Amino acid sequence: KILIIGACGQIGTELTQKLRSIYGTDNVIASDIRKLNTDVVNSGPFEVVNALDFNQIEHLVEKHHIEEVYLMAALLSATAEKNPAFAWDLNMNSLFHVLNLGKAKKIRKIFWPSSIAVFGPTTPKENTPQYTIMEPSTVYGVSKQAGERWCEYYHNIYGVDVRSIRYPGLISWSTPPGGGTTDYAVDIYHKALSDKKYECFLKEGTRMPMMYMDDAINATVSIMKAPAEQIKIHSSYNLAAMSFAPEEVADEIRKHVPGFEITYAPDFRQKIADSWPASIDDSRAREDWGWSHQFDLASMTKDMLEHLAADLK
Ligand code: VAH
Repeated sequence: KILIIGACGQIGTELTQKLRSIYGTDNVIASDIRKLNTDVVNSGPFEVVNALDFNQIEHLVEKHHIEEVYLMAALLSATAEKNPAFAWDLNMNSLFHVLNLGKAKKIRKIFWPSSIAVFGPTTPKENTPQYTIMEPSTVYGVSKQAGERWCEYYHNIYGVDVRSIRYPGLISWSTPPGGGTTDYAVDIYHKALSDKKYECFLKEGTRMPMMYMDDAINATVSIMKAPAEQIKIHSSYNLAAMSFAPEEVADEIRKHVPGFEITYAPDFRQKIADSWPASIDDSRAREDWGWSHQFDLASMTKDMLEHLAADLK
């Protein structure tokens, strides 16, 4: 059985649906700090859990005979900068709780999401390699970088089967983003349909690695399904699909929404974006466990706008 912690969040919501469709509704226990998403809460087993409370997590694991945990609870980059101490506490200690359940052999397998935020201003920006300089400058990035080190440590020293992906910015029509620097790439589609214009909090030319949620979920499912011997990196895998700047999404949207306008009013998130890579080399994920993406900017834009327009009707 599977436990998803943070099941009501941006990734957790869609991951819960996908895992339930693959493994059966009753075999996937969704959990979050509150009942934040009625679809998730009403579509199968749901538990309220505080990811910072080891005893609560352990209790759920025992009660439901959990074998696999997906830890999706976290504070994202922009929110984390507003509350660094809490971000560090949540992002690190929830991970320790789950890793320690793995060490105690109470669970068999763990998924933990990392991010391209592990890279920093001194990292090579284009085609950022798997192994390179990593000096993250955000508290979110520092927590992901430290988390990766601990994942590898728990694997090497205690034999814990923990698997991880460095997600790029994720774009979904069905779930809102949760306080990240890449959120504009979701907001822009909503505003294109509602207002025909969008004021972007990042400036023109800010290229970042991005991915459609369908691809991100497929990657997550497939790294977890892969035979253990195919997983050769125990910190976290680089993962990529596309890279674009705000004006490039705007151009693509304009093919479907003629007259769409974008303006720029960069805020504190510009500095965070500037510290991250523009594109990512994910060849190890492709070689080791057969990763490949399906959506590029054009196909994602078409799919996003179709779904969002249908929702508005
Ligand atoms: C954020 N979307 O902006 C997240 C992320 C790629 C960055 O992990 O904080």
